[in-house]
Amino acid sequence: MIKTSRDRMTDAALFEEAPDVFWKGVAERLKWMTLPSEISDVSFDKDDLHIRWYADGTLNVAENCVDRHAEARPDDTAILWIGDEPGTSKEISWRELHHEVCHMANVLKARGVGRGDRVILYMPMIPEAAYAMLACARIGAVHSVVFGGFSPEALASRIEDCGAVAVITADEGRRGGKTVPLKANVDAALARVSGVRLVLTVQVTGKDIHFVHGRDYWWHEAREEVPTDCPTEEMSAEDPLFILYTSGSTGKPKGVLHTSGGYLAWASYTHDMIFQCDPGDVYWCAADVGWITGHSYIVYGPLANGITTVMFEGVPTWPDAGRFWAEIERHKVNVLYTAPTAIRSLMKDGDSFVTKYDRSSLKVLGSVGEPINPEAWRWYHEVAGDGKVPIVDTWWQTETGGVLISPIPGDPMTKPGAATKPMPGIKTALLDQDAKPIEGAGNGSLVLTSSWPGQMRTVYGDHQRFIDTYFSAFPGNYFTSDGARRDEDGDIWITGRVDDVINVSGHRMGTAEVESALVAHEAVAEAAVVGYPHDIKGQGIWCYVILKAGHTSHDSLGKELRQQVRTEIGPVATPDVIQIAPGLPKTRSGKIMRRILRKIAEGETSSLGDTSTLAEPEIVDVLIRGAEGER
Ligand code: 6R9
Repeated sequence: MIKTSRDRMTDAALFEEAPDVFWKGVAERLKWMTLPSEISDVSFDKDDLHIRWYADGTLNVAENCVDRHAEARPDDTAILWIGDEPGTSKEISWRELHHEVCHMANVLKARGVGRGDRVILYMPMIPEAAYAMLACARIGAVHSVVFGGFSPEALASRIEDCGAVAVITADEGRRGGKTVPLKANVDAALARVSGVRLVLTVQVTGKDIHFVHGRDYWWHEAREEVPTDCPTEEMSAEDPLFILYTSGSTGKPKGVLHTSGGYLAWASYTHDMIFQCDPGDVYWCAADVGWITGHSYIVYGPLANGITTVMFEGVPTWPDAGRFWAEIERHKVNVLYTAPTAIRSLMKDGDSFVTKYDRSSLKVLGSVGEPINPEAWRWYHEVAGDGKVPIVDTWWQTETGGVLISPIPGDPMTKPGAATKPMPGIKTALLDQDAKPIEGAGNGSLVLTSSWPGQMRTVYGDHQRFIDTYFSAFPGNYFTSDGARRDEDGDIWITGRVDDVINVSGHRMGTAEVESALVAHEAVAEAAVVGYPHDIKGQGIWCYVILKAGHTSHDSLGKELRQQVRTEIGPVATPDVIQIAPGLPKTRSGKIMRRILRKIAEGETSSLGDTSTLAEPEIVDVLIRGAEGER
């Protein structure tokens, strides 16, 4: 039986009184091969930065997420897969999950993949994606899942950065009635980088694909050749579990590294506390495994807790806006966890798509990925949840491994849009520009003043970047790059990123990444990208583009530039507005004044602030007029 811990006040009090006892309890949710005697060894001092949790403990993450439940309840459902095509679904029992994970692990081992090797997963939302993650965990390999919506270029740079030896993919992915050429993209990526010795392909659509002899294998064939049983590797709590690339303020995505013991303990603890599921419940996180939400709350958290987790191959709006609610009725889903962008896109199609289905099974509705606007929160609560179901607005990041600030079911629900209170064990502060803590109500930069087990340990291959990015702005603290407000009751409201990261449909994107994709086009001299409010996506991508001398704007240029970004990054980064401009507002020292570009894109031109330091103030009016034409 998994230990549960769902009383926030009791846990918070325990943490205050005896933090080590609290953290020991969090660790004891897991099955250890050697129970850790050490709790943590942490310093946020940038000259001596280190973060270690439960370091003398050993365990295997796959044993925790699979074997212990396969022994206790082999016939219960571990994964409920819901296919893109309405009406298709498959239940995978814990026994089957064990069987498949062992097979996949043995296929990897048979081809020389082992402890510490990096394996890229570029997969659709099929159960094999979970098998692959858990197979890596079983043999001590480190997975790095790359979202299936990323381009071959983006895939290649991740393969190269982590030095992957194997790629697991599918012939094609299916999503919203369309297909995605995953294996062809892998081939294109592998034409650019070396080091990959194995490509394992899952057959999904049956599309003809190209195979390289001696490197490429079908999963369904390879699995027939290996034994069913695969022992688990004994891993240290601090051994890496996975790398996940995420955007920051520079052009190059960071490989966020998470380790085994602390990450899993935190994913398990928060999943239990926030969603409060019992065995037999059906829990549905509608994210993609390519994002951290899919890692912690589709795969690791719920499976560690022995909870039936839904894997959904499709999209919320196909074939129509009733898709979520139809599946909730069909499978008696108890928890739905999705992003505000999905909620907003469903809202606009009207309530009848929701109300015609029976949603009485729902116990908790969760939100993640971006600030939820009060209007969407109310609709989620009142329409989707019939005014009865609690909403948990969970704030966290790829870097934090699991949720850090959130309400839990049972909390009074009076504040649409507030992430409310830190989880037990989490110490936050709001700092002003001089790094002084803001006491009581006020606005500031959100930092964590102490560590928690699910915290990232480093940027893969670039520890200095880890230190510079997170521990330099406010020495002695982890800086989230989010701003936040604390109200009179002490509740926290996340106000959004304060760096050059935008949040498009819940997807994190560095404006610098989009800029470098644009300037890769032969006609572009310079580009500046900002986010602007977008009804559905939360933020849209507005690009100011300066052409090289001798190039003029023409009808298809916008299309070409959009395509350019899709090729370099992927469809998730497709620009919404491309404004061809004669120049950019720059300071005399040549710094682009992004604040002004943001205001222009937002249409807030009456409050541009001081423009007197600009090298060419006249450019502002030209940009404002140009922007009106785009809106
Ligand atoms: C889990 C995830 C992290 C950034 C984060 C913040 C924003 C996430 C939020 C939220 C307001 C919430 N964010 N959850 N903002 N309220 N409930 O999304 O990770 O992709 O790394 O994005 O997303 O700005 O800094 P990731």
